[in-house]
Amino acid sequence: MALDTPYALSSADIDAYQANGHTLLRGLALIDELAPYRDLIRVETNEAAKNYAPLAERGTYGKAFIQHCNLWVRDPHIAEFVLAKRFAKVAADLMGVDGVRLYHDQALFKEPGGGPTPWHQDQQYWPLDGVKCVTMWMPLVDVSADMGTMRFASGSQALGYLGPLDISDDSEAQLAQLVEERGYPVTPSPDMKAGDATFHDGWCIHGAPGNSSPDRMREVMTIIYFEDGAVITEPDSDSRRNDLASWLPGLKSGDLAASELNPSVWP
Ligand SMILES: O=C(O)CCC(=O)C(=O)O
Repeated sequence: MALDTPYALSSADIDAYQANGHTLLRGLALIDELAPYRDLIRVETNEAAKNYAPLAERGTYGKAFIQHCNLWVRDPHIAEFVLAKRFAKVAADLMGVDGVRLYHDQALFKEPGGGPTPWHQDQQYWPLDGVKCVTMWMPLVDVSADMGTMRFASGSQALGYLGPLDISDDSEAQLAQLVEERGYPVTPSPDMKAGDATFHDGWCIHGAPGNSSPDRMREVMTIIYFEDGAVITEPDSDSRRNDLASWLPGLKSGDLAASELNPSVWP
């Protein structure tokens, strides 16, 4: 399959990821490779969007994006995209590990006029302390920076776990202050083409501005990977307990993180 051919990842890409906790890769998928999956992901996610209240009636989290998870389980064609070896190998090489498993995928569609994504750390949601984790964030359409491409506090992954702090006005306020106090440079992503992708470490503090386009949806697909061989840690928050039940079903702390929802995707 086309998306199983390797990407020419450079040592500079790996060094940037290791130093900053994030990196941008241009042309990870070509438009012809992406388009069939984009159409399927769009149909699925637009269907899920029907369950959302009008934008103005939602809170901060709800305004940030339409979120639709584990599409790979719903559609075998989307599974080809989510389980693609090209993406998984990049994830493994950036983290410097031999193999990776899938944690879950999620479509994140920021609507025209949608709000900012507050600063947060992804891994505070996951019962995987001490485990290398990375998220691939890929626009399915060309997106200009003012449609809400990601921004990162470069180097902040070195802080590790800062404690439970879900995406909210609180996480925005607390982490904005911390980023400022510690002097982490804030790196905005530039305009991106469909098929470009950013990768960020599970501990890297990040967020995104709102979508200021009057009529263009920021259609993004994300895939989360963790290093193969990871052991589940005791969840210390409701978010982590929920994640354990949702994305590592049937497992508990001390178990190998390898449920039927976490296939090995590389090698
Ligand atoms: O797409 C966004 O606005 C935020 C995405 C994000 O935080 C993530 O993928 O970890």
